[in-house]
Parts: sequence; structure tokens; C-alpha cells
Amino acid sequence: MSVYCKYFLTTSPLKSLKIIHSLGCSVRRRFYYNDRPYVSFGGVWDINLQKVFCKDMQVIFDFLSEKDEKSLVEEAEKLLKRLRYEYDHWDNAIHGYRETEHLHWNEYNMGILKRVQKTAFHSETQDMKLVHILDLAENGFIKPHVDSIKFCGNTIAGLSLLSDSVMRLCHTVEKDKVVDVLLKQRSLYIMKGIARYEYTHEILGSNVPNLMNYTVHKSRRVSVICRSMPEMDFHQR
Ligand SMILES: O=C(O)CCC(=O)C(=O)O
Repeated sequence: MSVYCKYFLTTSPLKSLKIIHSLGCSVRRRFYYNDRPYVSFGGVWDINLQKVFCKDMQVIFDFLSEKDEKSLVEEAEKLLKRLRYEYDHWDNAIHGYRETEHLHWNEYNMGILKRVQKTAFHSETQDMKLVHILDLAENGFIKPHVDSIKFCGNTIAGLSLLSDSVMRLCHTVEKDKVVDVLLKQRSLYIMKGIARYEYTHEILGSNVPNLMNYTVHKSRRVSVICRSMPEMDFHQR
């Protein structure tokens, strides 16, 4: 079974998390980085819901230096080079990708991953030790999905290497509630709580129009993804 099947295919999001619906004002609020919006909301959003959402979906720009990025890419390349990009399986959540998992990183990269751990996870034991490496070809994209609650806990933390891209999150029930988030090259995103359970997420293909109203050209993109352990009670059920 490929790694993506394990993490992506499930998808019944937890029902227990509550969304705040009350005021229902129409908002299209934007957040800026270097004079450009990096997140844009589409549809009708309550302001409190926006606040909760932004707490649960954070992007830290320039988390990596160029040296960090090069070092991670070099180690990832060694593991990926014998794999072929996969396309066109009818049930795939991803198009144009190759992937692997990695445990024993070199010392420098382990230092970076420790920093991800400290930033994204509450305790040293919360995150899985196996790190997922996902290489999306220039024409690759990830379709909307919610990560499996069987294989992944509350938090997903991803480093974006080699390219900018746009992650779109869409409410699983109120389909017009959409958020586009710019994942800058060398940034870290931390998705948890309602963003992780109540919204599908996807990586848009290159040059697909987004709510931020400027073109984000996605070239080949490698992501290094750390996930928290699945909830204990899932396995006890
Ligand atoms: O490549 C990424 O950063 C997104 C991966 C993804 O969709 C996931 O881990 O569920």
C-alpha cells in the first residue's frame, strides 16, 4: 500500500468538533505578506470562526533557510531518485507524485525536524517518528481529502521545498466556505483542530485560479510532512 493511501483515504471527519455559525456576516478578509495576500476567504464566514480557523491553520514563512532547504532536498532526492512519478489511477487522491517515508535523517536535517517538532507539537512523544516525503511534479496536484484518523492525529506539519503552492481548504458540509492559503517555498504550515478535521485540503495545480487573485506558479514541489500520532481511543474502539 502506498503511503498516500494510508494517510489520505478515510475521511470521515470527527463529528464532535463544533463550528460557530451565529452571526453569519459576509466577509472576504485578507492577510498580507510583502504586500500580497497570503490567505483569502471565500463564502460567508462568521468573524469568530475565522479567528478559530486562523489559530488552527498557521503558516510560518521563512521557517527554513536556503541552506536548510538544500540539505533536506539532497537527502530526499537520494530516497526518491529510483521512484517513478505516478499518474492517472482513478482512485488516487494525488496526481503526478512520488513519495516515501524516512526515519534516520542526517544530523543536520534531524536538527531541522526537531525544530518542527518543538514548533508544531505539544510534546516530544506526540509526533510520529516516520516523516513523509511527498514529491509533486510540476503538473502534479493533490485532490481534496481529509487525512485518515486511523493513521494521523490532531496535527499535520508540512515544510514546503522548491516551490510556492496554494493549499485550498473547503468545509466538508458548507461547500462554499473556502480558504486559499499560500504555502511559500521554505515555509512551515501547521494544520490542526477544525482545519484538520472539518475541512478538506488540497494542493492546487500550477496556475489554477485562486481566491488571492494572483497567479501562483507551482513548479516541482517537495513537502516534508510530520504528523501527530493517531488518537489512542481510535485504536481502542
Ligand atoms: O504536500 C503537502 O504539504 C500536503 C500533503 C497533504 O495533503 C497531507 O499530508 O494530507
